[in-house]
Amino acid sequence: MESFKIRKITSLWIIVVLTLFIVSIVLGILMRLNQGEIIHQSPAGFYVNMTTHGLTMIGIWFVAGMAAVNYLMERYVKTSYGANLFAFVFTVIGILMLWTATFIGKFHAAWTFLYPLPLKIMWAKWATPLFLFSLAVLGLGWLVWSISLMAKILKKYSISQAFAWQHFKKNPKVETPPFILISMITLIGVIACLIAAVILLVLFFAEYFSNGSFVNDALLMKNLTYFFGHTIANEMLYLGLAVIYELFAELSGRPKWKTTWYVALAWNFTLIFILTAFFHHLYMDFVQPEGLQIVGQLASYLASLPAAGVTVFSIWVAVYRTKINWSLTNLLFFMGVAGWVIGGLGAVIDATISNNFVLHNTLWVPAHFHTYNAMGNVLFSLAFFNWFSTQCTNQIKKESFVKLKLSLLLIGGIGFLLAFYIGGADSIPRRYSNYPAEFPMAAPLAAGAALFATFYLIAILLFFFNISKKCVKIMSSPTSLS
Ligand code: HEM
Ligand SMILES: [Cu+2]
Repeated sequence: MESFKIRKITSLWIIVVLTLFIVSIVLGILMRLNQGEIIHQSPAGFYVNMTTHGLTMIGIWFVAGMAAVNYLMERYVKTSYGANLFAFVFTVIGILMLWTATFIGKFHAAWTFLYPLPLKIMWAKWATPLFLFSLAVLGLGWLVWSISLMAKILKKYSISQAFAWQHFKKNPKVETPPFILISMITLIGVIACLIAAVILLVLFFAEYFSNGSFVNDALLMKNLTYFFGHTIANEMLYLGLAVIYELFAELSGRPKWKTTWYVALAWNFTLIFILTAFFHHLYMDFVQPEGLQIVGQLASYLASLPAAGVTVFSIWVAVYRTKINWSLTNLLFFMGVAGWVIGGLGAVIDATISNNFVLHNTLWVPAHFHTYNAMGNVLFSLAFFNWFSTQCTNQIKKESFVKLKLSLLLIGGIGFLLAFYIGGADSIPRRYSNYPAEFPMAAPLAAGAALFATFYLIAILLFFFNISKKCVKIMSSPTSLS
């Protein structure tokens, strides 16, 4: 009975995420078509699409990772169905409020809604408070969910076990599964950044409702914004990694990965540095204390390298010179790790202060974060969706269009990303609805990117039909069968 409930809600998450994903990709293609001068939107229309695309994408891939982690965590601890459902309802309501604020109210201050933009009202007056409330609703749902999952971990594992500290000694008595360790590390970061978001929203509201008598400190607001934005965007990748650590070896017919001292050390390091890497978003802010800029650069390296090193090493050991049972699921995991690492390298290049002088706010930025999202984290989640839906409907070994789906995904994804990278290397700025004549390459690149993104979209549609069909079956199966 209980396991049916978690299967049903997980199916529901998957269908909603994939549906919102398709809409968001279409918005992305419309942006590229507009930048490519194939279609002509008003600037406000472009920025409405950009804001909706960015926030929806961040939101859905965060909840996709959470839903997967919640499902798999049932293998170790009993999780709260109520918290999962609560987060689902709040996510749906939050997204509807957000889309009302953007599509109808024309709110368009980008996904980072950097202070003071939301208060410089260039749209329906009600759209600003509705936008801020929509984020509050989303944040509340996710905060409750994250705290609940962490509390369930801590019910079974002590704090030091949850961090796998006993693995620093020889022959530990209790083993902390890598999945639990990574989930714990990630949930702490998620909770920290959601609390920062609450503070940020309160400060926005205070100024909005004070009618000019209270004015915020712009530097504080920017620090809070990126503590929230950078951290959530990174933590959602780690949710995907937790899933890989749990499933990759199992699905490849290899012994399950264990926590060793270096795995424990790498992830403990990641926890510390992930929370200070966000300073790299403020390199151009001369009023930011210089010490924090240095912390930002160091932490950017230290937050990414240990986790990436250990993960790549584990995958390498798992696949090198051994017979692997390759399936769509572990192929997606494998390709996703490659995308994650390549995008991560692009990020580290940009987070190096001397390079940031050149690359700051060029297309290099969407280049690297689309690499580890569209070709990294999305593939992690697709792998989970595919595994979950097949395993729950007992439709093993009936994988259709595997080669076609993967080729479209790869060719479409790489072509779409290359246009961003070439544009970034050519100093073309990001977030321009129309490119000035000084950048003759920008529009053709954008038009080409739209074409490749359409291949990617077709692959996702194929995934959507296949996976959601199975998810509908899971949801309509009678609960009494267990
Ligand atoms: C094929 C799929 C996708 C397409 C065609 C697409 C397209 C775009 C485009 C054209 C932009 C604006 C770039 C600019 O600054 O000029 C953008 C921004 C963005 N995209 Fe995507 N994207 C895709 C997938 C994703 C995914 C999977 C994520 C997941 C996190 C994502 C998150 C974002 C974010 C956060 C922004 C920044 C919005 C802002 O600047 O406020 N996108 N995307
Ligand atoms: Cu960042």
